[in-house]
Amino acid sequence: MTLRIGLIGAGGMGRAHVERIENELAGARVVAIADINLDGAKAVAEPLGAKAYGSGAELIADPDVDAVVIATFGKVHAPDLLACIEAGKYVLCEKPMTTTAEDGLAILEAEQRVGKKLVTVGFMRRFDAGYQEMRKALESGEFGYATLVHCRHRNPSVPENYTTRNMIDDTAIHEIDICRYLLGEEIVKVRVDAPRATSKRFPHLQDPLVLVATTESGVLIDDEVNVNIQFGYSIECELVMEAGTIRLGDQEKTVIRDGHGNRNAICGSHIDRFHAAFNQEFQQWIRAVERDEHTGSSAWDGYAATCVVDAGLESLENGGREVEVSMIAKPAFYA
Ligand code: ISE
Repeated sequence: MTLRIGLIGAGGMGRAHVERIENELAGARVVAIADINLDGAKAVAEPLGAKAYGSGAELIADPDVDAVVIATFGKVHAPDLLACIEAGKYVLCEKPMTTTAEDGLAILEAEQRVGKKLVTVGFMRRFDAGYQEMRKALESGEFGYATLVHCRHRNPSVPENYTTRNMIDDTAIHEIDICRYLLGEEIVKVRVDAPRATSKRFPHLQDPLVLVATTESGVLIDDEVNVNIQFGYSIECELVMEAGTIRLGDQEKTVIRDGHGNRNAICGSHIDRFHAAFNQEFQQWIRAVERDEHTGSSAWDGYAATCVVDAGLESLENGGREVEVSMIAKPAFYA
């Protein structure tokens, strides 16, 4: 069977997903593209012989679309997610699932109403081999329990329309999710510190930031979010346990040797650094949808991450005061 995918959002991330589905993965093809810029949708759709729509709603309603990928901005995800759930179609949605906890709750309620987990949130780091090994090391029990996680999230630069809010809801949200995944528990308290700002930023931006979070069992997470570091895309993570530490490997790139010495080539973007993880995520999702099964992070994970983001934003607005994360108790449906 070939899964017929409709993709909403013909921007850079959407086009990268089309490329992987069409040229790198098995079992699916892209049959429709939607974008509020209809010409943009047509430009991606035509070479594929796919249909083009000016709205997500039309694409979701198309009976030739079996499953949906959403690659638009977080703040417009909710109506399309709800339409997918109502239509009974599996959907892989880029992070953040929603930008408000209220919208997140509506997604949880809709899935429980139809009685089926249909939403997968695109937290692709869960499919990265390095993070998976870190989780296995902790689960093995060999090194004891976790006490600390040190994270660094560095982007070369960001465009002018990227806001200080995005430092948390678009960038640090990856560490929020991956730490929940690694540790298998919720984050309960957050504080965001704002050190001296880099001169390399647009003036409206507070960059870098450090997010400090505490989990239910008291594990302390520190996350340096630094989005104008200039030199490359660099993600680091070290999990500290009682009797050992495990750190993400270097970025699997080549070593350059020249008159300046030896150095590792460095990734330029998340699409590059997490290429294999994105492919794994999509391939597993395609296979799972064929079997009528849910895979990857759930709507609960999307909701929980947004609740932590909200606490982080509140802390930032209040000079770094520690804020307790407020979220509903996890419904048994998501256990
Ligand atoms: C972007 O949306 C991502 O998801 C990247 O992984 C992250 O590094 C970047 O900061 C975000 O803007």
